[in-house]
Amino acid sequence: MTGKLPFEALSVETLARRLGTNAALCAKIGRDTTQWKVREVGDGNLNLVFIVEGAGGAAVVKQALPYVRLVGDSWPLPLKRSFFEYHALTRQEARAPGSVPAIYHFDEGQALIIMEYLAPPHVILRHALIDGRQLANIARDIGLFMARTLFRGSDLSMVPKDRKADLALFADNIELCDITENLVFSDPYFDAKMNRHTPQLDGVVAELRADRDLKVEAQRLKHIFAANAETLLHGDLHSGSIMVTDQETRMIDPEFAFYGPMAFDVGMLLANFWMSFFSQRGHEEKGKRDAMRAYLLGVTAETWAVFRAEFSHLWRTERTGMLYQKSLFEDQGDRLGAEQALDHVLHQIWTDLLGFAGIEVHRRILGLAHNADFETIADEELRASCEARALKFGRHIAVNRRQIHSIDEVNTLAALIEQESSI
Ligand code: SR1
Ligand code: MG
Repeated sequence: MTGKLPFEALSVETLARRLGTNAALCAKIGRDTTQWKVREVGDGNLNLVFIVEGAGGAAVVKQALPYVRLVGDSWPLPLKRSFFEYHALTRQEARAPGSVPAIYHFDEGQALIIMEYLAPPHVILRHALIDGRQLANIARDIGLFMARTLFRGSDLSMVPKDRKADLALFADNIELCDITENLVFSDPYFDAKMNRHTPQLDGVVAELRADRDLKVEAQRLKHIFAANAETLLHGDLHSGSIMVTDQETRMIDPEFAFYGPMAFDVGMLLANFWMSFFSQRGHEEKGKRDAMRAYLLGVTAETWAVFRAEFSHLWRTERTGMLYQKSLFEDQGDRLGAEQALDHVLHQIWTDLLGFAGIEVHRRILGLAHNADFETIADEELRASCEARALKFGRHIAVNRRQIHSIDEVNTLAALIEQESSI
């Protein structure tokens, strides 16, 4: 199959015939297609994902569809998102080696990427957290990934001409940015067509839609998201975009990649840990979750600490870009000046990430794209009580983000809201 043929969606039935001569795939799994076993495993909102096993091994074939899978062909979506995913993965691998699946082949015309199969015991992080698993390395691994990719993709590190070329390349990921701009920052706060929520939340939803301070804050954050092209983001870094074993952590699915504010990836990620925290009472039929809740708050604190430490380390050792040049600080013997500037940059990331986190919590409960943490709670009353706590938390951190100074403060707030009996 070459990029020159018209696009055609793969299926379990056609994959071996269509990819049977693909050199990269044959090299990985063996060329005897009669031995190939193909399964479609995509459970995301957008794409087809196949696992192909042959006599010599296995690989993943991910193919974009010309529409949003979650909604159907009434919502067209360009195939070029696969191009952005491929380019983001190559940059992430260069900037944070070992953190993403290896790429074997990319076919732009067929919008498909053939990549490393992260075999069991790899599972999606979100499912592991729903199951109450405490993974020892995720905070370290994700904190390092975010610091390295966000720092090294910015003007703190890159040669301006390279960064501007990359900025231009990813600026064309318009439709996926548009999804985020609408689904995350606006739809939750009005009666948008595809919104849905647990019925018991009607009253809370009405309150949030009437909350002027919250809506103004959400739009300020949307403005930052759209206008602050600081670094190459993953763009959709939630716990469904991360695969884990007890030892290993890999980030997947960066098709929403574009140049945006550093705080967006960090905020979205932490929001997903906080949502997991608030969803735990809905999963207690599998056993008490007090230790899991404590673990999750610990993970948020450790992720932020690792991010800060690694970002600071890169600031001191790799600040070769055109921002905060060493010629202005260290080269004049002014190490304190460089530290002062670092504090400012980290403070901005901190303040903005709280806003992005709060808004991400809201959109996963009120918008189109919900998450399994809450959705798998079958008892609607119980689910609504988990979601209402999360909504309250999200509102507080988004609106008060400039007055919150530490992750411990945020986690104390989360614990207090979790213990409230009247929600
Ligand atoms: C229509 S796409 C909905 C959501 O799925 C993706 O994973 C992104 O999070 C997007 O917002
Ligand atoms: Mg995805």
